[in-house]
Amino acid sequence: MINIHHLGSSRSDRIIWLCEELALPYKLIAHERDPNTMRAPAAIWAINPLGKAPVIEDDGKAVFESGAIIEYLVETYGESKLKPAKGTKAYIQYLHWMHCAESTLMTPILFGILSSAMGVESEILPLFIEGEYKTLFDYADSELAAHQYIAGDDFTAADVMVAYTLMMADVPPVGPGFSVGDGVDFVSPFKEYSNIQRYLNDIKARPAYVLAAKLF
Ligand SMILES: N[C@@H](CCC(=O)N[C@@H](CS)C(=O)NCC(=O)O)C(=O)O
Repeated sequence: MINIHHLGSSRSDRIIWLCEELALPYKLIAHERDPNTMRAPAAIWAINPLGKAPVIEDDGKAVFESGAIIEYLVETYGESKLKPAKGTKAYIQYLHWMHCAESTLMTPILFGILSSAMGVESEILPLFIEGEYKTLFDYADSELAAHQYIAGDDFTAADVMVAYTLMMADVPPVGPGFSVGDGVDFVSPFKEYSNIQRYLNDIKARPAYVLAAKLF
């Protein structure tokens, strides 16, 4: 049995969703963030020396880092599902997006979330974020104009990585003095990106996503 250690509003959503896509049995172990710091509790540190969620335990082994967990589950239990065949163009795109999701794509999004949560004032940071968003979203949108999913015409585990990251960019910021829901002026960064919008709508309508989202 796969134990998924789940922290509310976190990348562990990806792992629940992937298990639903692969129809894998799992046990969900929910943990609460510290309400003041939003940091992970001691129970997560006891399993992951980096103190981060997600972390899974499978057959007594701990696996952490969402991309590594997803690759581990696809390789171990995927039976060639959710991954393009080696030697294809889609396979290279799959690798690219699998890793880009938590690195190049996540970086400006996280800078935006953290700077607003911490009340950081900067003239340079918003320009950096805006520039990175343009480059990244132009590219993702053009890829999604060419095919239905991020690595080609088939849904893959790279979509689990990328769609989660894109969704993180599409929520109003939370910061000192305001919270989710207060962002009445929030404009989606995907307003001009119809292919990304179409993609995220398709993703949110997937039966496995709908099932998983009930547990997020
Ligand atoms: N790159 C890591 C990021 C892990 C991470 O930052 N997790 C956050 C939740 S999304 C966390 O555990 N935050 C609590 C803390 O850092 O104390 C992954 O993809 O798993």
